[in-house]
Amino acid sequence: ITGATSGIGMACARRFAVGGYNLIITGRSADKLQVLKAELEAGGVEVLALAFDVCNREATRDAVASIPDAFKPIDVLINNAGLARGLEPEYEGDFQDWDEMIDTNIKGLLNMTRFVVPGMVSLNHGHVINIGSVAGDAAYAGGGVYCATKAAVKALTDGLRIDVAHTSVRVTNLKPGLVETNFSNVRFHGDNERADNVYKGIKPLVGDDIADVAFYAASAPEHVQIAEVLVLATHQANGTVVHRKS
Ligand code: NDP
Ligand code: 8X3
Repeated sequence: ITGATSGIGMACARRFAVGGYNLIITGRSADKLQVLKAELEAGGVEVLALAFDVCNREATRDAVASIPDAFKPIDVLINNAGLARGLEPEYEGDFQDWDEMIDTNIKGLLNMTRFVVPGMVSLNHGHVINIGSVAGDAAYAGGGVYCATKAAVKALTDGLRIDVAHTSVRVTNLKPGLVETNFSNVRFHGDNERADNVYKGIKPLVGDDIADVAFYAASAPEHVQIAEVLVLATHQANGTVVHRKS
């Protein structure tokens, strides 16, 4: 699970641990990974914590290569690490924000795919769950670059599914809507008040809601491939229409 130090990734780690999976948890924050590792191990599963940045191709390659046999084969890869930065109009966007989103959400996901999936193909066994987004379905104001990265996740997921169709490897695009995590704090560079406003007047999803769906997809019978699933809060209709109580 990439990005297991927070939000959806952390919820997935907890859900899969309850389901009896041994886990490889990753993220950039080594300290947070160690705290989560201790918690999960107390529940009786084996946990390997690997701290690295998915944008760093060499570090990602070395981290995957360092996985001991006891944690192989990898049954499920949850490509979850990702982020949004900023909500400015495209013509005023911050270059660094753009690079961070593109490097993490597209190239980071590709790096993990490139280093993990060959093992799945050679064993004819595995499941890749990419965390896309409703944002990949259509653009919204100020979200052009983030939405483009999640549209890319859709294309990369579909492409991978085609490329492994001759194997038993399954590929899922799990597309959440509004999920209350650290996502908006990161998007607004620590402006917590602005982040809180994103979830005002609606009961948003929480990481556990998405983790339940990921676990369901991974637990489906081997001949069943959950190719794509959109999960929205009840009062969210799509990426732009949200009914809020005032
Ligand atoms: P959080 O900010 O709570 O968690 C993001 C996770 O990604 C953290 O664990 C972070 O760990 C990790 N991460 C970020 N950049 C990197 C990197 N370069 N290398 C390794 N790990 C990284 O957000 P969410 O849980 O909400 O987001 C998880 C995924 O869900 C993202 O892909 C996001 O786009 C997607 N999503 C979120 C929605 C929402 O409304 N929250 C809706 C739809 C999709 P660390 O900082 O330790 O590296
Ligand atoms: C995150 C959901 O609508 O904030 O992908 O872009 S949204």
